[in-house]
Amino acid sequence: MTRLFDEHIKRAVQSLDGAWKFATDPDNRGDSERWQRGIPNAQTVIVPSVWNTQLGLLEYEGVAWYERQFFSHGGTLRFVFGAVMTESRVYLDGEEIGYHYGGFCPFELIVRDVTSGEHRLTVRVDNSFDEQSIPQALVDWYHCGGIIRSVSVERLEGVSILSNRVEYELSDDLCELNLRVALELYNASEKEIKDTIRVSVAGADFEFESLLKAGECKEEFTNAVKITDFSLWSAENPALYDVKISTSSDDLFDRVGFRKICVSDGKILLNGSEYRIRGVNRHEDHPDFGFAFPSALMRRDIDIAVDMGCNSLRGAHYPNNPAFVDMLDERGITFWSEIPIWGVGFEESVLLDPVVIRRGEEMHREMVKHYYNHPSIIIWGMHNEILSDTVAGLEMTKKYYSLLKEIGGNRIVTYASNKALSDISFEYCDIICLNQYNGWYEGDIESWGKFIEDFRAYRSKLGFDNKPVIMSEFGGAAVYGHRNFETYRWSEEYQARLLSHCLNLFLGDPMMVGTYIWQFCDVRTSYEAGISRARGYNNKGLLNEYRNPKASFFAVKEIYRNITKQTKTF
Ligand code: ADA
Repeated sequence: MTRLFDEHIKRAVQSLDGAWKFATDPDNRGDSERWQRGIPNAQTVIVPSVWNTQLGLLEYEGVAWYERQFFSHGGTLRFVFGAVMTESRVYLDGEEIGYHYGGFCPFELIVRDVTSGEHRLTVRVDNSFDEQSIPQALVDWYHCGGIIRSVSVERLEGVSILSNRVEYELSDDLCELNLRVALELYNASEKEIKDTIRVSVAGADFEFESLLKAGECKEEFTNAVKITDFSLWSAENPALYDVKISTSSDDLFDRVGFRKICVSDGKILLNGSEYRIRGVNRHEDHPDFGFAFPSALMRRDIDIAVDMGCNSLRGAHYPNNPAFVDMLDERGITFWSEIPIWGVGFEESVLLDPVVIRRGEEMHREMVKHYYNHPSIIIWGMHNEILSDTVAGLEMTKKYYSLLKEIGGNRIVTYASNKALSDISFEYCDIICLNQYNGWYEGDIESWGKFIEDFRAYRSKLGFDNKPVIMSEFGGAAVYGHRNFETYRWSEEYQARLLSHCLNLFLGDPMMVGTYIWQFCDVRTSYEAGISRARGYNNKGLLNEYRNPKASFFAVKEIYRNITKQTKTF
């Protein structure tokens, strides 16, 4: 499942989820032996999934090949991949049709003049790392491989709509929308076509003509209109509007919500009212499914977060499944979406590498393109814990900040820094976000008070007294079931005490506008490389990996719920 609704009625869409042929290629023989013409000794796997959940492949990192047959009436076909970890080369009937880098965003490939009949689609997938990878080899989660989200093939006819972006600005009194829709159009036919494009959103209807040569791709805009009859999207009333776009031969459906997020006078304002974030960081991961996270469980994770009193989630550390973000849109829960520049592994030379910088830029552009219309996304995260106390880190931050400000719509742009007292890049973020682990990696629980005062002084010295702060990560590990009367490290009691101490401190501090606890649930991490962790898991979850609550879950719930009006329980 890619979205919570059908994106097309007229367009013929065929799901390619299900059984595929599969073989690992540890010696990289597939290229020279031309496996795109047929994979030898293949077994059957189910797509979407990660290969690491297959017996014997838990630790497999490298190349694997996927293949399946499908029937098509032919013509102009568009292959849509929800996400493939990490690098993919795609072949149709043995011929290469495209390449994509990056594991967590959808990509599409168009092929013209396909004959009617049976075809073979082959994907060479590689999840290994080199110096130019994003993320780098060192990560604190499990870098699974495979076709992790749905695949489909669409048949495009005539003037087709490839994507849309609803751009709007709200008036100061929030009563009027100034709106226009950007469309990416494509002529799938063999002749020049002039077609009528119809767009409707929130009671506004647009109609205009567009002329496209055969094979041409073109960006068009509707006129800008003013709309006054609409409801704002908010936590209490997450109003969503259908976006309907059609041509004589094609259509595209989407959803949008209208809200205004800004930082003013040291506060976050959502639709003009102060908005304080009560959040948690969440990996889209499960021990039985890896990144191929089932949608039914997504809903359950959201229910758990809401029950805990959260109003926001951080999608640490990569773009999440669009269906998950659809659910957040529907529930009025805000979201921080970021790309997997997870800095711990990025040395200065890597931050300066033009290939890495370009790949990061491309990932930001893809994230913005595919997630632009989601009202729940209020924050774009540029990167996490890079060397933001160096010129290399500063330059990267500056570049991505101006990019996201330019193309990202109405969003807060920030990054998570673990250089609270030495960061030199705070100028290039709307809110200062700190990852800090007193009481775990440094100092004891009581040292938090001094840390905050030291940081306040540093912020002041930099001249950012009015720049608000989010504690974007803090916490400590507890092994599920490890209970005691004493509160010592690794026990559930210690974790609960640490988090309660932090929240009580942060939530009463006028400089802080939000908290994202590290982390929602325990997450599988590398068994061998770099980071070595008890059980092979990062155990800082409020829940264990199967979503059973630890003592900290109830401690946080009591505090978060105390400051919310939410009463829902299950
Ligand atoms: C960092 C990082 C997280 C996680 C955390 C930890 O802040 O951003 O992904 O690794 O540390 O548990 O140490």
